[in-house]
Amino acid sequence: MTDSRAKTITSVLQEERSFLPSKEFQARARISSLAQYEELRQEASRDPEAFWAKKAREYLQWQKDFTQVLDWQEPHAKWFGDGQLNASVNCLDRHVEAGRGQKTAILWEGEPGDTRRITYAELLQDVCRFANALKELGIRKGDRVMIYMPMVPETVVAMLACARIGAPHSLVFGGFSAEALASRSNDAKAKLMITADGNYRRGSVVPLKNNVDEALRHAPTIENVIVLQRTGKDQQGTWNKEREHDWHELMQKQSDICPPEELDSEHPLFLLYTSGSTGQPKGILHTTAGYLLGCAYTFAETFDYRDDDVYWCTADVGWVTGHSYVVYGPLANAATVVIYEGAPNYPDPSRFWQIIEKYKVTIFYTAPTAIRSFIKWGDEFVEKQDLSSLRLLGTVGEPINPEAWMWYRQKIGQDRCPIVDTWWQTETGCIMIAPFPGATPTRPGTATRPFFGIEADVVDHDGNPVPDNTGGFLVIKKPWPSMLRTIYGDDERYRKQYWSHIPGMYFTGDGARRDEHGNFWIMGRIDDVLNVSGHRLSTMEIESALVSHSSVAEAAVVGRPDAIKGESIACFVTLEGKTQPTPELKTELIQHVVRHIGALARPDDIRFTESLPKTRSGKIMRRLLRDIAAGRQSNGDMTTLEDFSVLERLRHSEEQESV
Ligand code: 7RM
Repeated sequence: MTDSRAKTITSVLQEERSFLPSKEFQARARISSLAQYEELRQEASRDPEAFWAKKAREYLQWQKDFTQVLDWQEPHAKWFGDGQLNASVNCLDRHVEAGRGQKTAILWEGEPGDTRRITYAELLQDVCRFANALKELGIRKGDRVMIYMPMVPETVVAMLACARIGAPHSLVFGGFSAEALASRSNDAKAKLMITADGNYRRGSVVPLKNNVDEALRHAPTIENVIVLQRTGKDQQGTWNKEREHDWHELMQKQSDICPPEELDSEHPLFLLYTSGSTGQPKGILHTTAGYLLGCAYTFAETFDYRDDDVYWCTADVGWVTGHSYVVYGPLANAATVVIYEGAPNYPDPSRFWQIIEKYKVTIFYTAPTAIRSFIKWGDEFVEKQDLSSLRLLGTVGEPINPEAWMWYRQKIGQDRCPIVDTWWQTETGCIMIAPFPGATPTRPGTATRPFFGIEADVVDHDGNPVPDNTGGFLVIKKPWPSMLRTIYGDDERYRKQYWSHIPGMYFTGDGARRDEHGNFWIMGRIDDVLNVSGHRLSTMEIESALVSHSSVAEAAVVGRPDAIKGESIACFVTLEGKTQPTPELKTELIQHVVRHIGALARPDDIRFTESLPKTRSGKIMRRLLRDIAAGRQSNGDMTTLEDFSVLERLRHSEEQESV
């Protein structure tokens, strides 16, 4: 754990402010007292399997009921193994059958201001038609489908259509480059790519199709492409008519009836690539029943969901938060979901608050980095808008600093709305640590306590629990339904990454402390994973991108504390032979990383240096580099540093290379 994090945590731990839900909120809450919370918590921990089985029947509709609950052959779990169900039926058909077909499923706001309101009945129809289109293109149960799409309702249609026919989807966020898209498609051995011509962002058109064209030159397993014309700016001139199909043309000829596949509980629902501590992204595999149960149940309880809520999660569907809390969790509960295509500050920084006012949003879920940006842009953009519809706020993606938490509570929540700070990961599938808003006292900066049935702990290297208020590794000690099942195509890496650090426990990769009230304070990653604006990025991945440039000999990438983004990307680079450090080369290297990974990995700082600080065994000493990047004096152990003069030269590197 880095020194800087330890410091932040000490200040966080002195946080004594504690907030109880208002009487008004509590009176209507699903879980409305600590006593009720405690009763459920005990029920879940006494007999987790019985508890999950009960919830699985309460929250999901089964085509075939299960008789087995958990089959645990560490580290492989099978939940509800002999049951059968379909995720799209759970998100659509059952609501329509229950007479809720006219309820709004999606309130969509495009960036230029175009809007659509889609009911559950309409969404089901579209999903059936699109599922039939997938079948027409030869997609069968088990085939993988890439989805590289903007924030439009069709993305949800594509996901649920895949789920309907049992074809696991794999979404790639639009901010990833062609190369990143191709490598994910190749790893997944996907047969089909679904994309759009482009989308709107800050008034301009982001050309997604161009990236797909480039990716397809290196993605030989893709047989067909479906293109949604979102902007109409792409004239189809460059389309390869043999394998590229227009979304609307395909849809027109399909029947709107598509019987759902009856899928085993453990049938793969999706793959989602995420960065780990090595260069190659991991395809996190989630299966149908356990994942859907986790999303549906945590959505209902953590957001204290009620039928008349208007719910808005600002995450892009290309991230796990979008999967679980834009699509599967809310739709499984028949919720009304707001989806917005564009940026928070376009045409001006009041856009989010205008949307809340316009749609009378009651539950709002966003990331700390967004909150910090709003603070920077100024309160006047908030104060103009009527936010009285809001009743609950949530955050996710990174630790929230107490200042941002207090601003969120006061300015957005107007001291009325509880805040749920939700800790979880792509791997956990759904929320693991979070308050129950009608019961749990909240404090700025802590996600509070584990969800029902989740056995989280903070332990040392040997797996022994550490005393209160002592830093350690955040682990999960019992399997849970929505846990990842493996890393696609690399089960060995799955074992190594998550189950080998501390035998018998799921290793989260996060550091944490637990206070005397049982609250968990997440300190951040303890591995080489950065959290930049709530996005996970591997330092190794950025390093490999840098060294693939012919001028670069060696590269080390570290996180630097950033007031808005949480962390920014600082790169230390040594050059080949006689290559001279120039501002042009710096720009070129930045572009090089963007091309290899995507705009989200754009380095904030590149420093040229003659050598990197290494231990005698040749390991790069990132701790020292982090201190240098942050402009801090190093006070840690330097006795293993091979060459002390390297440090001095590095400290001055900033002045030197701003040639
Ligand atoms: C949902 C998501 C996971 C990593 C995780 C943490 C960090 C997420 C919080 C948080 C402190 C939170 N999935 N993280 N939520 N840290 N408080 N409430 O973000 O796979 O993309 O990232 O994000 O480090 O390990 S993710």
